[in-house]
Parts: sequence; structure tokens; C-alpha cells
Amino acid sequence: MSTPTLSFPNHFVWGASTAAYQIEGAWNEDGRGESIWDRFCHTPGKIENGDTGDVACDHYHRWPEDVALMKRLGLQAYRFSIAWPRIYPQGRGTLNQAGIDFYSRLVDALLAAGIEPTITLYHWDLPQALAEAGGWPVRDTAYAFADYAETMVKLLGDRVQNWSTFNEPWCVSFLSYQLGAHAPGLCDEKLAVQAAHHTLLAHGLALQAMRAINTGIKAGIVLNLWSLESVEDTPASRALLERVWQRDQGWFLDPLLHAEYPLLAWQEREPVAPQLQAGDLKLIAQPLDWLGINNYNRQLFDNQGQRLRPVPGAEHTEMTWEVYGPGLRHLLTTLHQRYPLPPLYIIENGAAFQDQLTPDGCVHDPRRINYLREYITALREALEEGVDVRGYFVWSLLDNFEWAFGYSKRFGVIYVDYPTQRRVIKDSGHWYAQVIAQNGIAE
Ligand code: IFM
Repeated sequence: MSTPTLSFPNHFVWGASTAAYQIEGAWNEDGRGESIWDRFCHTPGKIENGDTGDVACDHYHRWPEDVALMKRLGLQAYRFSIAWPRIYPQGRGTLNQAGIDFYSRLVDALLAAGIEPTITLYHWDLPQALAEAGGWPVRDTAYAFADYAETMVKLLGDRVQNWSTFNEPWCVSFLSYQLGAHAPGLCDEKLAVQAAHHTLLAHGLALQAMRAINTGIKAGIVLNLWSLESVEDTPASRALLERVWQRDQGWFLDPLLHAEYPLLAWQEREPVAPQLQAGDLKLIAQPLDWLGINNYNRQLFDNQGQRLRPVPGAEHTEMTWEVYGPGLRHLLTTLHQRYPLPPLYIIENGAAFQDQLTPDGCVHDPRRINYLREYITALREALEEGVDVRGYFVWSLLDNFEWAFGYSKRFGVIYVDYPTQRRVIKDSGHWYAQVIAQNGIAE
């Protein structure tokens, strides 16, 4: 084995990520309740090609094979999410033992394979019953979430140390309630802002409840963040970047890490400001054992303050997201300067390309390898600059259901042939296995 030219600290963790609705399928099996994503996908016109997560990667039945594949890649950690409606079909009340057994067996198999489970409690599949009671814009949903979180730690906390409450609260609120692109598909800024507040509140309540019954867990939250950059450096461009930062990222980071909403963004959103109760901000700002970051691309603005989409002359993935590794370094160093941070983990990073299974039985995806190399290199540079990042998880382990884009975007380092459910490790998967084995990148 060659010596890595770019090596990582001992104990740096290499993993892969997935999410329940995107891979599990079995949407109505073994007592699972309906989620907002089932309802959204079953509504004509919402998802490209009419795709649904009904079957997805059939991981619910094929998980032993998937754990074996993780072992072949040498993964040290696996981040997956729990489908809340598999545990509480109605969101609260009666527990579904079959759902608990599924995750319990998965955790045991991961541990037996030497793979550390990292659980996300909410990756967007709210029980439909709670949506009908008002969903995230309703304060009571936060309390239902905290009860569910406590239940999961009671059930699995003896074996699982790493927990995150939410994946990407920006998507849970703004993308889902203001931009209408994700379930439940509403377009109302006021609802979105209130939903954002309640996800943060739910996070705080859940951390308290989880830690009250198990002090040994390591708990955090995962945010989707971008490096914000401009083609020019002027007072106007700096003001714009600050405004966008506060509106999209500070809106979550500041309550979590400073126990306050960012002032400029609050003033801008005054007419739709969320209703807070006394003590909410203190509750939200529970100490974090770690903060997860999902990063795929940067946002670049021209000298008119318009976001450049696409960025002229740059390479883009199938999501029309710019490939720009240095953006990750810029994001990490900016966070380091702006906030008192707990240890960081990159919980999602990866790229969708048009992969094909070729007659040699392989999937040759050199563009994904280049993408991953570029971002992992940028991450290593951020470590050099003193940012405390403890691990990297590739998105995704498997090709899967990419929300409103259905199955049209392939993000996996493992190819899934959906008609047969055959899995094939892509070239990028073999490359990533080497990175893990060498704890770094060899040229
Ligand atoms: O597939 C999603 C994932 O569910 C959340 N983060 C971004 C990924 C790619 O769009």
C-alpha cells in the first residue's frame, strides 16, 4: 500500500451517510405509519417521473447485504436515520415493536461489523398524523419529537453513542413550508419561520430529554451550510454576504451557538417573525457534543448581487451544483472565526453524476473521484488552519431516492440497479475504501 501524501489525524473517522425514506422502502410494512413524504410522493405532479420511496433501495429487507458492503468498503461509521412513523405510526402514543426491532437488528449488525452507528432522529419523514395536526408550525410537534427522541435513546442508547436530532432544519422549514419543493409542499414564509423555530425548539427539548436518561451519549445537530462568496470585495458585496449568511445560516447557527436570532435577519423578517416563548432561546442553545455540516457547493454572487447559477466556466454536478472544493475550506474557517464551535463532522458531502453500469460490470465515475479528492483535500487544509473536524461521511452509501428529483440523481459510491436491486461498488467506492484504509489520499 502506498504512503498517503495527504494524511489525516489518528482517530479521524471515515463514514458514509443515508436517510430512511431515501433507501428503506417498505413504506407500509410491519406497522409503519404514513409519513408526509409518502403523502407527498403519492400526490401526482410533486416528484419527477412520478417516483416514490415506496421501494427505494429496499434496504428494509436488504440491510444485511448493505452492512456487508459497508464492511467491504472499510467504513468506520455509518450515519442513517430512523423513520419516526416506523416507531410511532401516529407520531406519538402506541409504539410499533417491528420498527424498533428493525433498527435494533441493524445496530447490532453494524457493531458486529466494527462500524459505529450514528443516528439521525429526523431526516424529514414526519408522521402524517402530526402533519394533520399542524406539523412543524405547531409548537406541540416539538414536544412530540422530544418524546420520540427520548424513546429512541432508551431503546438504543445502550449501544449507540452518536445521535443527531435534525438533518438540515433549513430544508425542514424553508424548503418545505416556504419554497414548497419538499413535503408538505407549502408556500408561506410565516409558516416556514415558525417551523424553523419549532425545529430548533424540538432540538433543544430533545437534547434535554435524551441526556436526562443517558449521560453517555454524544448529541448534536446537522446543518446544511454553504460558503458565501462574491466576485468582488466591496462594502456592498460584504453587506450582501452578511445578509445572506444571517438569513439562511445564522438563522440556525446563532440560536444554537449564541442563544439569539441574528439581528439583521430578524429585522428583515419582522413582519413574519416567529412566536417565541420565554426561555426558548436558552432551551435551544443546549451544549452540543458535536456539530454536523453538510456541504456540497458554494454560493457565488456577481457584482450586481445576483447569485451565479450556473457559475460560468465551472464544472457542475447533475444537481447543477458547482464543483468547488476550496469552498468547503472557506466555510470551515469562516465558522471557526464566527462561532464557539464544538468538534465538527462533515456528515454529508458528495456528488450526483450520470453513472452507468458498463459491460465490464463496473461503474467508472472518475468525476466523482475528482470531486471527493478536491473536497477532502480542502478539508485537510482546514484542519491545518486549526478547525477541529473529527470525521467525514460521504453522501451517499447507495444511489437512492433524491426527493423531488426521484431516482434521476445518483449520489452513491455504490450503484443501485433499481429493477433488480443489484448493488455494484463504483470506482469511487473503491477509491474511498483506499482513502479509509490509508487514512488519507495517496497520489
Ligand atoms: O439527498 C440529500 C440528503 O437527503 C440531504 N442532504 C442533501 C442530499 C443531496 O441533495
